[in-house]
Amino acid sequence: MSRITCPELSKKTVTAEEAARHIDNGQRVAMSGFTGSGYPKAVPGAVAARAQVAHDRGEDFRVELWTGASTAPELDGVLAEANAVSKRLPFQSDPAMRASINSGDTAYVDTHLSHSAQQAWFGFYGNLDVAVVEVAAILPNGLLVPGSSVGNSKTWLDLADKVILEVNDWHPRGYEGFHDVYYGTRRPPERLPIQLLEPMQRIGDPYLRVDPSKVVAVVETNAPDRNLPFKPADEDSKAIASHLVDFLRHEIAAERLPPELLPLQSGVGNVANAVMGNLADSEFEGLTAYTEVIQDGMLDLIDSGKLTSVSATAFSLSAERAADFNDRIESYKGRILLRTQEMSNHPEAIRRLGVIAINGMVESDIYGNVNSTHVTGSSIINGIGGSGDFARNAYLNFFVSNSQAKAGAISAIVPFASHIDHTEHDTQIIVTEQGLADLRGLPPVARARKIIDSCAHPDYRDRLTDYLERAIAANPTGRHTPHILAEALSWHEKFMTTGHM
Ligand code: 0RQ
Repeated sequence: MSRITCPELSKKTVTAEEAARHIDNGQRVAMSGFTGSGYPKAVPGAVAARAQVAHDRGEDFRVELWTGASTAPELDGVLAEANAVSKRLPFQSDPAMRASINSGDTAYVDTHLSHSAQQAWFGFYGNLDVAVVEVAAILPNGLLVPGSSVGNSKTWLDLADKVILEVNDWHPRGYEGFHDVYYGTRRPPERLPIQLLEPMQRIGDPYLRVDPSKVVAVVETNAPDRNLPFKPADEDSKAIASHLVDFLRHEIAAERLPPELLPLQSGVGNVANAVMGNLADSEFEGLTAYTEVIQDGMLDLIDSGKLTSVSATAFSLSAERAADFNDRIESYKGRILLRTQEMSNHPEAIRRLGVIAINGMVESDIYGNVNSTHVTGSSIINGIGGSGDFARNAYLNFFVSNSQAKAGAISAIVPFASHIDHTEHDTQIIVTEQGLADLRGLPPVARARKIIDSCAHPDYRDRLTDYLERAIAANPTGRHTPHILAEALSWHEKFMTTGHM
């Protein structure tokens, strides 16, 4: 049976190529999608083809592209390869888009994910011309059933002048009832408190709304989400997970955490996924999660019975796990809720619930300033994503990484971070396979000693201590956060010239 049961919208069904004709050079185009799920699969390719034809004729064709978060080769990839994106926000992780940003061809506004919808509402990014939103079904009354992500879809549907819908029947029809779309958003000074008192509380509607008169095209697809495999947990990520779990036990013993912990948030990446896998083997019971992304590790935790419920905005699964989830979707109903990213990442909710935030990092400096986004200060990897939304407002925040990258050529603990996403005022606990540094309540020099002794790889530890001691000696009137400025970034410079820190 067709997934488009609204007569008024069904009449608008066209091919992706016809739909793409509604998107023109210079426009602002917002698409659904969050960490490789729920993004439109067909229209972006047709837009890229239009751009290619225009470029071959010597004409301009570039759009501003907004999404929920990262998407996939069929969206970010094709548009970047066609050089069709002038500006991108708020988050990406696609190799072709990353190259386009790092070469200076595409401007990138790397934004906290909870900020993107409200800043669009405030008008900070300009008028939105077209929204392209993937859904699982259109109901007879025109309401939309989202699929594997909600992200910013609600905001894009509300703000855009024109709407293109993609209805993808790869998403199980059983997704109906998995979503909570908050419609109480207002602009200051009319804002009201968000009445979310526990992770699974419903505060919105199960459906997305769209003004049918704005819908210019509906496209039918049947295509899977991106679904990338995760690296199997190696010895290092198991060691990181085990330090973290020991610390949680210690906090329960000290009565700073209840036995069922507080709601968990786990970021993107292999290490964060491995930590969730390790919790599945632990003694903890009755866990909950208030997070943005559900990776394989979190579904394993649900299956093990340890995790009772998860509030998020999207899935980010391996292909096998996605197929399994789609087959058994009914068994997860009532235990998973997908919200708008404005709510999954809302500072007010995160602080009230007391979330335990676990996010990956590229590097930390000796004082605990954390870089989540850049290599050697200049080249973006992905973006800050939700790590700032969660870390800043969490009850406890962890930043996790191997102590070295690129087979030991790079130390993840450096004298000075080459880019700072999370300042030393925000970061609480740093974990590597070497150990865990609990920085809560410590002043800078004590933080530095703890990070060096607990987290740095032994190959780099003595040089870090030597830097710290010389920095203290060199700054008789600057002993609060001592640095030797001419040397602070010399490790990165050395890596760039010799290939080794
Ligand atoms: O590159 O695969 O080419 O070797 O970075 O590193 O160790 O596999 O770690 O997959 O956990 O990702 C910070 C990128 C970590 C991720 C980051 C290289 C390393 C490898 C990946 P290769 P690992 P992970 C909520 C939270 C920001 C967004 C966020 C991230 C690659 O966690 O994007 O937290 N975070 N969102 O070799 C140079 C270093 C390096 C380095 C690692 N010091 N220098 N390269 N790498 N350390 C979710 C969302 O917001 C959507």
